[in-house]
Amino acid sequence: MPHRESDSLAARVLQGDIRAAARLITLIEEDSPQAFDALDLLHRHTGKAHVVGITGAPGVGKSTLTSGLIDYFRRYNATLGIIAIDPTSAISGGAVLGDRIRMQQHSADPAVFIRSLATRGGTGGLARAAIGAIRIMDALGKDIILVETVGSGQLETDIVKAADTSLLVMAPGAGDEIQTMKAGILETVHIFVVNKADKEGADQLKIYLEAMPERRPGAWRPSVLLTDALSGRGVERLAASIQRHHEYLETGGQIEERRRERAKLELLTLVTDSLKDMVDRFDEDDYLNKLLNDFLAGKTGLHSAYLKIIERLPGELDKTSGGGKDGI
Ligand SMILES: Nc1nc2c(ncn2[C@@H]2O[C@H](COP(=O)(O)OP(=O)(O)OP(=O)(O)O)[C@@H](O)[C@H]2O)c(=O)[nH]1
Ligand SMILES: [Mg+2]
Repeated sequence: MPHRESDSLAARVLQGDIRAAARLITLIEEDSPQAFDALDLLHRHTGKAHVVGITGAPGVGKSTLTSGLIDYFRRYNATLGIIAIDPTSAISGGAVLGDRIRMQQHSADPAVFIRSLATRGGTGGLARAAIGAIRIMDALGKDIILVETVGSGQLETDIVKAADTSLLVMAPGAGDEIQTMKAGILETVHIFVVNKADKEGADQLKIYLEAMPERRPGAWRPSVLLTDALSGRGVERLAASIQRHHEYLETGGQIEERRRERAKLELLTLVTDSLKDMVDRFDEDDYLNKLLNDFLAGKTGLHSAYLKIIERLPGELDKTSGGGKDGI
């Protein structure tokens, strides 16, 4: 009885049950329909948490900074959820070893819930799993949710869009990296963090970032901060900047817009992923090959082949939803 289990998992999450939360996140990673039901049940109990995305190239110090931020916020008794996304690992629930070690000091603290995410699906699936995990941690009552993701194109862009406040962490010498960065990321980042400030070149990078053109008038002007995550220098100012951005969002009524953006991303990845699944199924029953053969033999044009696929989608959709109720 899937619905029973999703009901009870959702109810347990609302009571603060960590094990139920962990189980539900696993179901999301596995793309289980039960997870969808539970997530929908949880939705109206969410909206309190502040979601902070922390992205950046491998090794720039994201986890060390995250750990410093946890220390800082715990001093003010805030509760935290930490989501570490690892797009390279397909091991469910498996943490990156380094993160495990760095985060270990917090693992005994019941106010901090740490979870790594991996999925066999593409980045769409991973972004959706991250948003699901965010919703669960929000429903658990966490005040602040930190989402760490290693810069990897689309996923990084998605997480930056899905967070209330997004940080881009860099280390000295990242000038070239900025030139090649996906368009859209730089414009959406709220706080630039130049970590490893103990190393040469940090000041230059800061100056470079500060010289970036101003955004729309009245828009949030991104902060550029120097940190040395190893010694903890600059972490307090970073935390203050994160809180300032949260206040900015709340007073301007923009927090709703961020939540809407998150739901939109979740919805659109659901749609595009399921469309992709359907198209993959055409491939399975050799339908694509048939069309391609016809095309190569000059019997049909590519555009009419495309139209034939589109025409078959409603039938495929019926199969997915277990038979259409409306009939055709
Ligand atoms: N010198 C210096 N080293 C740092 C600083 N912050 C982190 N490190 C070191 O940089 C290395 C990578 O740090 P992590 O926190 O694991 O970096 P990350 O960005 O989380 O790495 P991935 O998750 O693998 O992408 C570790 O050896 C840290 O000790 C810093 O401010 N200065
Ligand atoms: Mg890390």
